[in-house]
Amino acid sequence: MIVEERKNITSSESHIRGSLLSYQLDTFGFYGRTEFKNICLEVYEEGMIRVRISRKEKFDNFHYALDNNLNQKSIDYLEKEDSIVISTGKVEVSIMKAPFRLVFRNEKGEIINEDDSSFGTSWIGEQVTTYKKLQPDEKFIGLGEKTGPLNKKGHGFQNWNTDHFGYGTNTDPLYCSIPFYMGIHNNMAYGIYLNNSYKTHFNFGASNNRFSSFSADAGDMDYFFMHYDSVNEIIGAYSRLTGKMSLPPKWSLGYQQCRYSYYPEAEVLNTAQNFRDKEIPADVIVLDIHYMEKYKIFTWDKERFPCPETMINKLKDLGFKVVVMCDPGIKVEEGYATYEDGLDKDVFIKYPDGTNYEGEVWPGWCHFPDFTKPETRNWWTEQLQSYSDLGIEGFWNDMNEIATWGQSLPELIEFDFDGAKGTTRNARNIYGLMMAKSTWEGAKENLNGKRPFNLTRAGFAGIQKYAAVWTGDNVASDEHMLLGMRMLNSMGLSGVPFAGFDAGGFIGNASENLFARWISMAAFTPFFRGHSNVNTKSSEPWTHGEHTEEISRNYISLRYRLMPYIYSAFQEASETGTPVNRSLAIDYTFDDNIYKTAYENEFLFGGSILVAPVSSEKEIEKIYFPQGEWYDLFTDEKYEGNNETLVECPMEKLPVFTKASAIIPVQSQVYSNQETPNEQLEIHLYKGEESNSYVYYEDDGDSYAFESGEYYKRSISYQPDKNKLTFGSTQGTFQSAFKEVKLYFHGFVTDELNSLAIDHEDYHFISPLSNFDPIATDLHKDYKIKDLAYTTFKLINNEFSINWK
Ligand code: NBV
Repeated sequence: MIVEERKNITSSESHIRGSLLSYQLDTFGFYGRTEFKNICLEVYEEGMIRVRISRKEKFDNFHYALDNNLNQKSIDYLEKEDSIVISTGKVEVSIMKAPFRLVFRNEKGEIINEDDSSFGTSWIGEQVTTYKKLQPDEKFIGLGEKTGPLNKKGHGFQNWNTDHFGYGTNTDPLYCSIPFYMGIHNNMAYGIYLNNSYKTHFNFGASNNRFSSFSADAGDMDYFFMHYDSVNEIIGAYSRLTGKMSLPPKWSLGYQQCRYSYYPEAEVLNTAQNFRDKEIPADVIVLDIHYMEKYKIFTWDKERFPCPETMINKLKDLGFKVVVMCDPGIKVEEGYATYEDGLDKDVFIKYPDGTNYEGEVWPGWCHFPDFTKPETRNWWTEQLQSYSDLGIEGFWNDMNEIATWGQSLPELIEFDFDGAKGTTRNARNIYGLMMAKSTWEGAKENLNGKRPFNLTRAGFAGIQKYAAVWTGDNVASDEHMLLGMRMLNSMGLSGVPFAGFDAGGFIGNASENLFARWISMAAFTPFFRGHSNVNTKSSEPWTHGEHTEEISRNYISLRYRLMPYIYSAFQEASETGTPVNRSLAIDYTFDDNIYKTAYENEFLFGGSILVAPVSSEKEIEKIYFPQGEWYDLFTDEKYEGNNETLVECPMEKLPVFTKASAIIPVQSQVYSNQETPNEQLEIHLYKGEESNSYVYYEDDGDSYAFESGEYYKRSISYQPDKNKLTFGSTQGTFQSAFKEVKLYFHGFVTDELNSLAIDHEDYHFISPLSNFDPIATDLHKDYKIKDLAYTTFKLINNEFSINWK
């Protein structure tokens, strides 16, 4: 009946009509009808409301991106003459009756977000769009892997996973779709996640000054509205909604060396050995497609790699793990075991007449696994076993947009959708997600308690649960390097803490300076990998001349010294969703300066380190210091916040700063994350005026024992008003690798620290306070910090404090 009525409505009429004809309310939600829409509003958290609007009787149930543990909350409502008001404690939604529109308000009654009064949610053909009134000075951030500026106001984007070799700095769409963004205005922020996997469109006031909008080419309007007090809390809510990153193995946070492709075996081993000989830390050698026999996944080229197991063991002895390329295309070839078994078990995507689809890619004509089918996921786990049997713990999912020659996967292809059935139209955007899920779950099962590392190119909302994401085939240019920084920061804003780019640029050859700059910057990104295309200069730190090698060594080494800080940041991300790379829009949301083109790439790496990406052509650059005080990481020179300042940045020195009051743990130099550092942990305390509480985290680095309490966690709090640093008592049953602490005091003067004491009985310093002699912390071999004092003491598990004055 509803369908019948719709037939008579023209698209322009549909905008005007649509008043609430009937509705029902119960403790779990609001269900209403207009002449041709079904509406449902449900509350999941006090700051999270789901809105579903459909022209069908039954709502779609797209759930691949959502966390399994979502629970609805009961609602409070008030029925008024012109509206129904649902209050969650944090948000108040007015459901206007005539016409049906939604208005979201905060606790103070201020409008956070409202439907365009004429358009609301409406259709053009099959395409459904929700129009939102543009608020004064509204800014838009997020949407994951997107080119363009940090503030996306005035721009439009599409989500349609696409392999775009050598994409430009404005190309859209790319490999990965995350239909989640945040709007910021009037000291408020909100988030919207559009839960629809068809091709989607976002307009943030592009070519219009009236609305922002989000559309899907088909399916229901299904979105989650989120409002909390800060951008970080909204990211947290989005992460609870779509799932959090699983804590990665520590080795995967080290430097990964990749090349398209390393072969034969001798080249792989030489590369690994070179890292050790040159004392450049690294954890991984990545094997790209040439390890396979004629690009056939789950095979090895016997000439190039006669005995992979022996090679992998030799690499293991050198402290290296191996990550292997996994392409989804399965070559149609009789006798190829994976193909034959796949046919047998009926695991491939199909045309509507039941024949398996064939598309052409590296190996030739291929079938493609239907990862939306449970049987296929089981089959994939079995296939992956051959890698785990060889000792491989790292997997790299490529070409999973799906990329095929011609780039136009026919729309009629069918996908199982766990029985719900779909076509390319709603499956393309989630193919990468489902492949990554299958690889991750399969590897996890096969690895018997070890944490797999999983990397993917394509993805969708929720991808963080299964894989790290890298930004595909970038270009060796300054613009691309800076764009890449923005994209990684944007991934962090969009729930993906583990993201990276090809350091040095995949396509083309980086100049010595560009490579040096890129690797310095990449040392401060979550996923740290050098990679380059076939027939280009390789991206090992020593291929761009001696000076660049030296710079690369310094920054890679620094990354390893900072590993306790980095690992703690990853743990925090896995628990809360707070990203490792934090766009300044997270902590300084309402400071207009951070959105300026000159400063939009700056970010915090973890909670306390400010990184200012600069092009390789600059030796001096204007940097914006947000509110507070900042110390140069290498010299301790101090900068006032809320200031634009010219800072020298010769090739050897990336502008990196620490926030006043920061607490930064640093370990001795190791050359791989599998090496144990010495027993002394450095803790760097930076004098400041604000209190700071830092959470330090440690565990075995590669098992899941932490899930049953085998971790070591403690808060370290600095209270400047009390001249006190407190180590909270330890939580968890893991024994720290560190037995003592060397505490560095940055920015203090001698007199202040004269009466240094520990407030714990029978506990004393191993070494008294040093005499403020200029000493080096060795964070950067070319720079020495002056006026730095330190003291050392034994670590105990109970709470204790260090006091001064
Ligand atoms: O497997 C080869 C490459 C890989 O090196 C790159 O990182 C991927 O993004 N792969 C794409 C396939 C084709 C590249 C031209």
